[in-house]
Amino acid sequence: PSAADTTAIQLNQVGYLPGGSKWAALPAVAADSFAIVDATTGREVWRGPLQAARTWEPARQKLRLADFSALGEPGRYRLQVAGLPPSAPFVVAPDAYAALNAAALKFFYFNRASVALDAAHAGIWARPAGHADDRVLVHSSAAGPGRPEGSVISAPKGWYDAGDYNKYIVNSGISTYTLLATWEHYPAFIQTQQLNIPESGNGLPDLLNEALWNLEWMLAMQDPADGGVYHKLTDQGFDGIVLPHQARHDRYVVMKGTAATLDFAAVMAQASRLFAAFETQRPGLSARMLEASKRAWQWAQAHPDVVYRQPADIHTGGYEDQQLADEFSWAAAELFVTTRDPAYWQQFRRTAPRIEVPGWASVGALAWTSLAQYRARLSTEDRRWVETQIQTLADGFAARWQASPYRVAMQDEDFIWGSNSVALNQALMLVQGYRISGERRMLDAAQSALDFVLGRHPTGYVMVTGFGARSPLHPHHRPSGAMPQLAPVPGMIVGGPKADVGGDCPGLAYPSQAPARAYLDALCSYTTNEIAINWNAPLVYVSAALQALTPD
Ligand code: 9MR
Repeated sequence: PSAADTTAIQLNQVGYLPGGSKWAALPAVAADSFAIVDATTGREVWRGPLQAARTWEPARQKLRLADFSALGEPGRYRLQVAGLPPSAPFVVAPDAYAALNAAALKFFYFNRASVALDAAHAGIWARPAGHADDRVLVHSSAAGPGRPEGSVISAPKGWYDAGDYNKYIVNSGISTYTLLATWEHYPAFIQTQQLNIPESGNGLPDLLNEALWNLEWMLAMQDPADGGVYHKLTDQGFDGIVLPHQARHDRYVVMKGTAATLDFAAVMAQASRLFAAFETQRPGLSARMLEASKRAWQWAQAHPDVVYRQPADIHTGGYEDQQLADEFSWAAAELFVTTRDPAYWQQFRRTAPRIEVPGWASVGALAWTSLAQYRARLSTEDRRWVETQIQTLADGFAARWQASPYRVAMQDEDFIWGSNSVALNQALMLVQGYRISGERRMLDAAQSALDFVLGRHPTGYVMVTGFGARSPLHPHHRPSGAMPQLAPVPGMIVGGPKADVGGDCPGLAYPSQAPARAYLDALCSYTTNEIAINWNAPLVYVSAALQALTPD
């Protein structure tokens, strides 16, 4: 690991859209102005004033900002300030986020379970198949009539959750939803994204092909006897740093739970309405998904408070959530949108969740997002209610962004495990606000969140592997760690800095304890340098949204 560079100019190293806002941040030097120069010729094309130095609390640092939003001319540039080394090069280009978005999507292919990645699709990251998951043991916590403890089921496919090789329904819920919402909201852009995956060219958009890999696994996680859904498919403990085919342990399905079952119901309802348009390619799939969703919903009605509790002999990720009201509302909202059955709407109204930034344990905002997408189906009064909820949340983030000395909505308390995904999920909600109101500052604030993870970041890193001048080389990702001679699998966003780090990398010091700088590019740092499907999904969403929505 290398230390943060305190003289680095922080900007979006991937690039900017001609019509998008453009900000950079730099240490509190004495200069008055900044220049944008052509990266090839060094010719100055722009000069502007630097803003006064202010302290950004989460970084515990004084910073100055440079605003060059009006630079619309496509090109490849650097930013220069007297007394500092020039910035990394960046582009201004009409398709600035297309390749990033494709790579962020392709990550899901790289993280597929149960299949070999061949060189034609995976290039140098080809690897043998791991985790067939066609002989999975029913754990004692999951035993039921027809499926006693130790009986064997088949639940292949799906994506590995993160740097580990387990598959968790709760986290699959929000991740798959967010990918499907990207298609649902920006079909014209996503249609053009060619991923070169094995299914490419089969008549489905590649995003849907990739999502199906996980949806098929999810369907196999439902107990056909009663409609309940297992919380996870897992080893008993975490593997060492090995490739999938070298990780050979018994696999278990563990405990049915209300959160898993409702997240499943929500995603299957959403998937059902999207795959209805592809009946020719996948006859019967849409109906099967809706049926699965309804059966899950019924199980949850009969078992409304089965909170997941980790059994004593299982030590992998918990994804334990005690608050189930938002899961109920989310499933009700998706079932309402898909079926138009007013009974689901009544249910949603009864439990309407408080709106807050989405995360694996907080899915209420996903319900509001889907309702907003289909608000034409609501009464005038209900439509206004949904719009107001989203506007209020987005407005709060935009106000924080505007007041921030760093021009991001992120505050100390946002630097939790996976802070980069907090920034992106704030952006996802800002985008919903923009789509309703057309208020430009909401789009600009979302742009700032993308800038943040792409290098206008106090660590100086682009937080996505394989992009920009400086990005993570040692993510906590077992396939990448087990192939140390290669660059890491590209297109993966790491968790990012978090408050109160420490403990995971004995003998290695974090460069800072400031919440926004406590980050270590080291394999051991599972608290700041792991990758995960629920962090990549909002990167896919936000990069697509800015690409599709930013005016020229
Ligand atoms: O993202 C999860 C985070 O919110 C929790 O604080 C953390 C500890 O329980 O777990 C994170 O999720 C991990 C999961 O449990 C196992 N796979 C890797 C996930 C990312 O670190």
